[in-house]
Amino acid sequence: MKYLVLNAGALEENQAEFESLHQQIKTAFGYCGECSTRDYCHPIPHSNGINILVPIIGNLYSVLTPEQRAAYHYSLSLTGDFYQLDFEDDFDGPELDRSIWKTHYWEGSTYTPQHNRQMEYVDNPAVLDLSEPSLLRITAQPGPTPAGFEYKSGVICSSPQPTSQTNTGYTFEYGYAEAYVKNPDLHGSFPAFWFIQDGDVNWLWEVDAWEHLGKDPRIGLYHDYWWDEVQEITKGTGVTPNEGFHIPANWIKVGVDWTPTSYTWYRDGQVKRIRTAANGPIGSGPAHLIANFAIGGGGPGTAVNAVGKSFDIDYIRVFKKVAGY
Ligand SMILES: [Ca+2]
Repeated sequence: MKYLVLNAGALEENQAEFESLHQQIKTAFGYCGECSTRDYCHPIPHSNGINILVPIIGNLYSVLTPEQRAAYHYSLSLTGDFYQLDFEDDFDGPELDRSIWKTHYWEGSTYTPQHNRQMEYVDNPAVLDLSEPSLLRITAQPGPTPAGFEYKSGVICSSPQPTSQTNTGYTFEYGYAEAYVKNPDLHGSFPAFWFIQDGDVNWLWEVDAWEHLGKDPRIGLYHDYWWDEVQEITKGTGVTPNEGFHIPANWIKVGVDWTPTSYTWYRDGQVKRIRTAANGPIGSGPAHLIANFAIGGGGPGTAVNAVGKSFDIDYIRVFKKVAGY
């Protein structure tokens, strides 16, 4: 395996190759991350002040030959450690990859009755829409749903459970899980990208890499929760910073670096929160990925005219440390 190392501190031996690929991106698309739109390379402020360029490799695929695709891989460095890609879905369509994703929660539910939502998750191409290039667009559609809700919406879940199902799913233990998303501009919306322990019907912990309430368009939510087996209660912690911009108007990269001793939340390369074992248990064992667009209920508030609003996901990736954990 050949890695395209993009950490500027280790660029020497790969710089020529990187610059060559970078030039191909610029030539093919006319711009790159130096323009800060829906970018193909993204500068990330490194902890030691070095900028890293992380290409959106799925788009890069379109300018590479099959031989180059096979030869090039890439890694990123968050904290000085090198990471390599462990999972990627770029949502290149035309169909959702059913070998990975199911369209309900791991235990089969399509809504959460205790949250009084206005929507039910359905498996419908108008809701889980892959007609845009390299994009999963979860779009609210009018109900009523099978369970009688006002709106149809969508969830994707990478759990392989139950094992009687044919999809293999995707699970991981430790790593940096990232998604590139655009949030719905809708009072009452509650999109999320998260991971949760797999393989047990009893919920033990979850890490919410990104949640957003449409009623607070400048606030990011970075939370995690766990089950306290001694007190038999759910505990959680988090932060809700004002990001200083109108979040639904922008594409953002959100992710959590999960290690045996900590979670670190990132938004566009900025550390938003670090949670260590000193403030509660850190999850272990395999986890699966979830992205969903919830509407209404406690927290988000009532949504009006949600039809046509969408939660867009350009990609979901998981990187793991090359050196292991
Ligand atoms: Ca994509």
